[in-house]
Amino acid sequence: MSDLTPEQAYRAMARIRQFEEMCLELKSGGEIPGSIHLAVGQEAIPVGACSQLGPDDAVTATYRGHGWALARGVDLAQAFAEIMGRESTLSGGRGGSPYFSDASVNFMGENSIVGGGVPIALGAAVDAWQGDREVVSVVSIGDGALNQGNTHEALNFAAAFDLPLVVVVENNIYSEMTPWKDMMGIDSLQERAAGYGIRSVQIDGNDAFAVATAVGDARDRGLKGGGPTFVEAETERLVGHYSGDAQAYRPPGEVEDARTREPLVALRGSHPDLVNSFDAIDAEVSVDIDAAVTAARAMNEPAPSTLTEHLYV
Ligand SMILES: Cc1ncc(C[n+]2csc(CCOP(=O)(O)OP(=O)(O)O)c2C)c(N)n1
Repeated sequence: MSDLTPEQAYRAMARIRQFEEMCLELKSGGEIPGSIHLAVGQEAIPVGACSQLGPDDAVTATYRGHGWALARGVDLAQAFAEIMGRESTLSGGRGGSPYFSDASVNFMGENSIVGGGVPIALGAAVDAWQGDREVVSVVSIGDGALNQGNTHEALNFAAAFDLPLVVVVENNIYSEMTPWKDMMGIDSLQERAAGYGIRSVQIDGNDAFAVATAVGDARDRGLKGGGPTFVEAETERLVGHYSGDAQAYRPPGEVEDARTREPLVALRGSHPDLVNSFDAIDAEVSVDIDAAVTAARAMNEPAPSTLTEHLYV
């Protein structure tokens, strides 16, 4: 398992945070078409998880997956370009915010179908198993995706065949605007894992190091033929479900409270000696973000003559 330093964790999380905050600015400035789903507050999960992966491991995410793409190594300018509808190397500007994918870093893609990534990630795990390859497949899902039929089928299949699948459940309390506890008859998401016979752990998803340990252990276990692991990472989203969500369904003070324990604040709190380094990292990341936006703005939009390309009907 590779070590993650506090500075590395901070830089990777700050990059995602500033990327998404800039997306909000670009959206309000009219530079991003459609709605966007941000994971502000959930950055420790992709950063901790991806710190433990090898280059050939496969990563699949949800529509809230910008952080996973960036933590996996997707280029910042290409990410902005995709969201801005430019001809990027991700989905050519045709997918936008919920459809990043980049085979060059084994990022199998985001997916706006809830639970849609799980069978795709299962396919990557089957490929690893059949080819006897030393790789695992990691999939991020929300708590709400546990109620989808294809999630059940894929998790059952992974358990039956001891496949090297790591399921990272980002438990951010809400499924869209509804608390998961209002939609399920169980007290803990861990009960779902038990139902499949999948080993599970519940961790602080705002702590990149706790995530790294859990995913690193799960990866080692998967590579040794120990089968899938269900990692429930508890976290809180600091922004709306989507860019236009006024969040009226959230109790007063909930977001303010969450801001006192979000991943960047928590890391600063646990390393007061590194605060100057963290400030310097923030400033460096900000320069990278501005440069990436400038590069994205200079990219072309897809030519109208290519409108019918990539269509199946
Ligand atoms: C199959 C399907 N059903 C419904 C929707 C509408 N929808 C979009 S997001 C969402 C909630 C998902 O919640 P969760 O899995 O907890 O992820 P989170 O939004 O918290 O990241 C729903 C129901 C969808 N995109 N796909």
